[in-house]
Amino acid sequence: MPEASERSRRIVFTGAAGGIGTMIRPLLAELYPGLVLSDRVTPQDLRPAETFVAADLTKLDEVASVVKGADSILHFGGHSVEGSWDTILNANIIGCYNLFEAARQAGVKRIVFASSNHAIGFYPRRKKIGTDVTVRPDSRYGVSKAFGESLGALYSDKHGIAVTCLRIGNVGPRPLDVRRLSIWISPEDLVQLIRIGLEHPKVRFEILYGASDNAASWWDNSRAMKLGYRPAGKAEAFRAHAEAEQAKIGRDPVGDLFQGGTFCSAEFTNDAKRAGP
Ligand code: 15L
Repeated sequence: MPEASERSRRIVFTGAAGGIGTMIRPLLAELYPGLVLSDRVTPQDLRPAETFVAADLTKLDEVASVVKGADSILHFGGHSVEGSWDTILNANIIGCYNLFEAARQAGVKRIVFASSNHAIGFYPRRKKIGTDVTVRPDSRYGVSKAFGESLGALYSDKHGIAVTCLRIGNVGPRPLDVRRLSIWISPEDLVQLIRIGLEHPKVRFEILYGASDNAASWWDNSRAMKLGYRPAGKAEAFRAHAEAEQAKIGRDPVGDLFQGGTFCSAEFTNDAKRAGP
């Protein structure tokens, strides 16, 4: 159990009504009972013991009011897949800026930012990469996640906020297909990473891969391991299920070459040999 001082800290969780938010809220509630949930819409399954404050990320005054008095923020809000430029600009670029800026003004000490594998989606699957590589976004959505990581570096270096960016693969009870065998993360392992971001004394600015202990991983997550991450989930345990699901999907000649999958092949007009590093 966390220390009493941690239990009394105000921690704000944006995107609480979203897919990941819904999966990890019960786990976070056990660790951080005072957690303040936020989103544009109220989570459908909100329990009486939970605190919810509505806020639209595109409105700085609403974001400022929800983060007022906060010690830490889990920023999972925004648009979670590819979208039109207008959608991405508002929810993920302006929204993310508002969040970091409101946090700075409120004296927030730590932010955990839900980045995504789509910030590096154009790396080929045959290449194992660390967190120090140049970003290669596969979509407007991926660009917005790279932007969020950059904002995190800026607010860490310039204002001393301890920022942890989690390049999340795919969260769920099990990997959905063969690509997800390489990038899957269980909700429990994700919460372990969040806990590092909220509590580890050495965090200044970190980029960590949000992945379980996957034998087919494309990512070197040694920095997370150095900070104490010990993932329990193993995607290989679900290989038969993932392969059966993959058989229903069929081939994607471009997407199958790159880590970002269909995010790479969508709207693709290049020659596949000229894409990616
Ligand atoms: C993501 O970043 C999305 O939020 C999620 O919906 C999945 O598409 C995931 O990536 C993935 O790559 O599987």
